[in-house]
Amino acid sequence: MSKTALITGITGQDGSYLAELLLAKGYTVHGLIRRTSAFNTHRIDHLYQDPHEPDARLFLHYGDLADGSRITTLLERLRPDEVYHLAAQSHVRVSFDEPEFTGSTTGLGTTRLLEAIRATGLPCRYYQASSSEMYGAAAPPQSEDTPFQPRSPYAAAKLYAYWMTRNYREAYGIYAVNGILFNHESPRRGETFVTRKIARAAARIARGEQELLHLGNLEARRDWGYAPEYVEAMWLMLQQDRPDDYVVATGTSYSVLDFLTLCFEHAGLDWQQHVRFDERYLRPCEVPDLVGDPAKAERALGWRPTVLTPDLARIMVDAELAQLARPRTAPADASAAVS
Ligand code: NDP
Ligand code: GDR
Repeated sequence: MSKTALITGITGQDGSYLAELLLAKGYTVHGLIRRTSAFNTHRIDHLYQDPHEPDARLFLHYGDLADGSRITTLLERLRPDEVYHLAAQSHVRVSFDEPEFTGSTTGLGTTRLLEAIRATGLPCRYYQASSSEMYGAAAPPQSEDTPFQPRSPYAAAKLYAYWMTRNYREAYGIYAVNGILFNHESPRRGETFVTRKIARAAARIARGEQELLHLGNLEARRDWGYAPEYVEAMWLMLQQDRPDDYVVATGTSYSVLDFLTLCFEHAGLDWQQHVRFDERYLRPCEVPDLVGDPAKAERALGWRPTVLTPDLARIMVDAELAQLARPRTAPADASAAVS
């Protein structure tokens, strides 16, 4: 019997790659999507299947993390074997502007989902999208044993969700895991995260479609990996004998300035001629240096990253250049797949 998975956040970067992976493994995939005034399924439109077809395996359902009763009734109806909880207000800078909303979505949204699993009594396995941001000010390298020092409303909300996941595992015996993922990027990354913003600008400036790029802190250091490889780790975590928590990272560290230099050089540009500082992109509190120690994931899951930051920069700039070279046509959308 093929397995059934529910993905929250299926329209996001990770949700789209995870849906691809699970469909390729023969799963039936259900995705939770928010009702928005315009359709925003562009990352999963290529996976679209007419739900009326007998062999359809991708289904979308309206729902919001704010709505616990909807989550409960949906779980009861779908009875998934695996739940991947990826939905969140995921932007750190935005969380300083919207701390209450971020707490409600990113923090309490997790409790609503865990409580729905407990209340329905489903024997499903649960993946929590925890984050390296939870380490905040802790000195690198960070591992599963490093004490957390969150530095943003986003990180505090994720930390609450992390502990709720552990609590539901310990209190109710639910197979619930935390994947503590360090930054992972791709051509599908949201346009306002720094890697995509830089890669996109490098390509657009190289093609004469943009003049300047405005950025904030160039000194912050991150451990940037490749998103398609990280969703594989999520899946592996739910296939183990016992639930546990794992750091997923490359173990390497680059600054924002390094990433900027890699992208602009790849596009044949000198960044100093095109980049300007804008304090709007500074955070009230910065996370200076994140470098993950993925030893446990390598040992227990057999997971190993192959795409490191310099390759990632090239992949992302090349994707932007290819996108600019393509004729602009309206893509098919997956709107008809929503129940
Ligand atoms: P994205 O921001 O690309 O996607 C977030 C998803 O959450 C979108 O599908 C979004 O829907 C959905 N969402 C937001 N709010 C709600 C809500 N109230 N109800 C239902 N759905 C909602 O994030 P990523 O794919 O990059 O990340 C996936 C998860 O992993 C997030 O939880 C993130 O915090 C976490 N994470 C990410 C890391 C990374 O480097 N990418 C690292 C560590 C953790 P919509 O499309 O409608 O906005
Ligand atoms: P981050 O990613 O905060 O690590 O969270 P982001 O790309 O937003 O910032 C990385 C670093 O770049 C600096 N920076 C800028 N950032 C943005 N967005 N825009 C700018 O113009 C800019 N200039 C400099 C930031 O100050 C920061 O130091 C991401 C998200 O995906 C989270 O959901 C996830 O949990 C963590 O990664 C791990």
